[in-house]
Amino acid sequence: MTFRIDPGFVSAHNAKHSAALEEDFAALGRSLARRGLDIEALVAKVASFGVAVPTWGVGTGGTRFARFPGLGEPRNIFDKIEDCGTIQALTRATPAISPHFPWDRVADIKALREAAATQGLVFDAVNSNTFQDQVGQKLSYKFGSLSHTDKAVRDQAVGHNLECIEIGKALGSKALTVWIADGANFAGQSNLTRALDRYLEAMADVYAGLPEDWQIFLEHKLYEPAFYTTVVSDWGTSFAAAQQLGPKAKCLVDLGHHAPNVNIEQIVARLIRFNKLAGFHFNDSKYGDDDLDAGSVEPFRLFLVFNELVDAAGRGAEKFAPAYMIDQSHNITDPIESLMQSAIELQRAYAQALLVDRAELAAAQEANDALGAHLQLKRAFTCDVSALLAMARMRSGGALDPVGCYRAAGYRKQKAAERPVSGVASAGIV
Ligand code: LRH
Ligand code: MN
Repeated sequence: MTFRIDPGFVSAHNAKHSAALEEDFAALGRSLARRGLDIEALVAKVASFGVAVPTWGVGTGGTRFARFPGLGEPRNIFDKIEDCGTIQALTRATPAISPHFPWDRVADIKALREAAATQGLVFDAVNSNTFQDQVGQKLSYKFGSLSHTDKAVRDQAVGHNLECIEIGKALGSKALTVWIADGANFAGQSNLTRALDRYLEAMADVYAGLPEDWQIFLEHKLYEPAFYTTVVSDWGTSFAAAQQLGPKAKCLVDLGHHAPNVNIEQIVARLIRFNKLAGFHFNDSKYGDDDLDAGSVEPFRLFLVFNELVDAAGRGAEKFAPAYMIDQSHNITDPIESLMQSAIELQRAYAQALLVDRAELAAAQEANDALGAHLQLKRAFTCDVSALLAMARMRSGGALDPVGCYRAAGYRKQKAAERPVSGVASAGIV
């Protein structure tokens, strides 16, 4: 039996802080009531918010320069599921995991599903990988995959995506995320239009393999690893491709996949308007696809994204059920701590967006009261909802202070003892 943080330890740790929480919660409740807001209704909404953890995020990440593995690194998908279970046990905000194949491939898929169920976890979208060559792979993806000039390479990539769908069905997943690294490093290296046409043709074959109740998520990215052009580089290309493929195809927004200062909340609003928002890979960034912790660089931008989501839910946007997933690389922090804090920052942005007085905001917008409208958002964003988030966690059986409780439990030290360093454990990406 491997070490697991005992629920009794969590409630004992909570007991030390619960009196202060009750006080803060009551004060916040009174302040929100003066705004006509019921804190109990907000706690219920926040408690129902869940985000999926990427299996590739629980191992220490790195860059092309270096990777500095930590103690007790997960050695395989079962260790990763255990760590995801610990994140869920303490935050109660991460009930699902998003796997990546072949990084998470195992012979016995049923065992994977059972291991997740033992940790109270289900599987969100599965991710395919045609951006690396696997040992023994017949044809290389060096010059692309679903858009490769060679039909045989495209068929190999289609085959892999269809295999991911089969694995996903066995795991109870309902969606496939397809990000391809395809692109070029030199002007002239590829024909920009033919490359896209080859991609669309191959994706139609993947689309044809989707079960009736499945969706396919197209993930755009401006650049990297290609540095002159990327086949699916922006939301426009992704949107047009999803339109052409059909109703099961939608556009996934990875927050780090845009040029600096791009208005991501507007992209989100547009995709919702046209019923093509698949969901998110949440993270944060300052320059490129930095995969930093959500809310750690631009918390106001994250709030503005959730403001669009709450606005859409409020107006009953058609079939509005975006998939919320995290996609981060933890190079210098304990991945479990970063993922717990990131889930909390996502809940924070959601809770703050729920505080927006939408009637006052609409009135100010209609009256072209620019500052009045802006202040309606700022009033919500500047409200400290920490007590509300903590109460939602505690009432769901989680930790009042997840990182504090995790450290006090000594989970990482226990895992270091259980998981002897075996050669080079890889997070997946590096
Ligand atoms: C590409 C990406 C994609 C994943 C990978 C791990 O940058 O965001 O979502 O497949 O990271
Ligand atoms: Mn991503």
